[in-house]
Amino acid sequence: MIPLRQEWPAAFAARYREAGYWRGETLGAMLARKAAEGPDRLAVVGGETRWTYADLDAEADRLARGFLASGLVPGERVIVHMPNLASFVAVVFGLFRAGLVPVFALPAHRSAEIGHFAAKAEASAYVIADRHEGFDYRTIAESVTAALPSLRRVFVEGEPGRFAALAELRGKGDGTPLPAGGSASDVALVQLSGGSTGFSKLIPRTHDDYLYSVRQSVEVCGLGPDCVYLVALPAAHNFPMSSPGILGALYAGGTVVLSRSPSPDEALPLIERERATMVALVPPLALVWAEAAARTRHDLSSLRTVQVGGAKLTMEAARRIGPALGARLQQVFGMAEGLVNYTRPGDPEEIVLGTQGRPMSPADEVLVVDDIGVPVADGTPGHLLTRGPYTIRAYHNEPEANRRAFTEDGFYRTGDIVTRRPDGYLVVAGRATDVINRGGEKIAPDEVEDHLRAHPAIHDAVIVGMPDAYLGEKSCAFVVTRETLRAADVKAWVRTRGLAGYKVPDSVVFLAALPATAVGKTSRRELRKALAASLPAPAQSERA
Ligand code: AMP
Ligand code: DBH
Repeated sequence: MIPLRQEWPAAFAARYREAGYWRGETLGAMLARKAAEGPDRLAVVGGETRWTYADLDAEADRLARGFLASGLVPGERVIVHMPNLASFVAVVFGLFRAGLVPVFALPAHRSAEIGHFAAKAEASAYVIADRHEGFDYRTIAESVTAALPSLRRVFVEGEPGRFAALAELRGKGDGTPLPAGGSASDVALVQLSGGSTGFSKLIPRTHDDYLYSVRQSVEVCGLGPDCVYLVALPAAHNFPMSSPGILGALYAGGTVVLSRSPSPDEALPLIERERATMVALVPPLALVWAEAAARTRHDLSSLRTVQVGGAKLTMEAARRIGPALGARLQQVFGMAEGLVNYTRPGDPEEIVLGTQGRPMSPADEVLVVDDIGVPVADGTPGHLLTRGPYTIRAYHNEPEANRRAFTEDGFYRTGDIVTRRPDGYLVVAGRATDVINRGGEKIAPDEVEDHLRAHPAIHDAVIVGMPDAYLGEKSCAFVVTRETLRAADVKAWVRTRGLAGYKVPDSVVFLAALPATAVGKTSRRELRKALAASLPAPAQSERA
């Protein structure tokens, strides 16, 4: 097993410790401390479950002992693939307590992605809930465990089928000792990159760096013990997990409320019932909520802050959100690799509507450079590079990708094109790479193209983003076939390959040949141009 590491050069680490950014506290210890400070405060609400801090702490402890009693060994990796349930929070803290490392998958992921993460992480266990939104996650467990014998354990919340029930684990470890403390410079968890080149890469985050990003987010966003944070996006995503998210709400001594689904039908009644004060959304969802709020009979007056991030929020959309939801808008431009930018609570409207915020930490180093790496003047678009106390220095076990993604002096190349204003705020202009951002869900074209090319009747395929008024971008597959296919056949093929639904091309265009660049590479640029010429203006675009 290749050890998970995340290391900063010694001089940087020393500086981050001296400045008090890294405090040597683990995430498991943080929860224990909060539970000691306010055991009877309400910590987590999800479905029928209502846990105080003492309840959550005890539940995490039971699960930690159960995981170890089942034969898992500290340091091993566990894929966590659960919907927004209270038990998700307990599982995550249970793993921290046991010294096991959660790898955060999203509910939309299917067997192809889970197989890839499990192999890359050399995972030993897989935690799922039986069903969610009509899909049976035990089918993924079947196929992935068959392909990967090293994935020895599957734990299921709900009906376990032939696997082990999470509920059983709870009583199993009585008397099993927990490992002493663990070091805060160890890797605490693994987030997944959006996949700018091919498959997602693993992002190991340490206790020290992740907890600093949470603490600084709490500070910048002004969270206190009265905060009631509603989780509407998938809980495992870096945004609702840490910016300030679930961990921030718990750090502040507040309450985390989990909504099973991001739909306003489910979330708006929860806001009323639990008096939620804060929620994080991606832009397309924020627009759906804004419309629903105009018609709802639910009282949303408790809502103070609506965070929007994950993809570019256009000015027009930004204008609608605050008034419609009766809350303050906060733009959040972040990445699972680290750097998070926020607009601040007191910022003027011009900044909140027109920028994606500024770095949250005084120790975030930001460079905006041209194609050859020379810094550009403020106001000029360029590539965003960053380095700091919570931005990773390397992906796990990806020597080649690491050479591309990091500069020699340790700056992460975000792949984003931004302009920096003289006041330090950033405006995102787009992406330098080919990743398609479908309403916050990132699609790496080459991954899906490979699956298309695996179809016996498909000769070649290229996927590019096309502007979409609602999602920001959708995907269009250009396909060269050997025999006649229908668009529906191509989409169905992608589904049968076990890929997440959002990766199924929204449109399919059949071509006799793909356009090529001067050296014979397929020209995505030409295809984008062709799309732009054939599409109506983005505002009216209605392709499905
Ligand atoms: P991920 O790799 O999935 O962590 O996604 C991070 C990427 O999402 C960033 O590098 C940006 O491209 C994009 N992103 C996140 N927040 C915003 C935002 N507020 N505006 C524009 N793009 C964003
Ligand atoms: O898109 C993201 O990855 C993201 C957006 C907002 C993120 O990781 C974050 C905040 O922490």
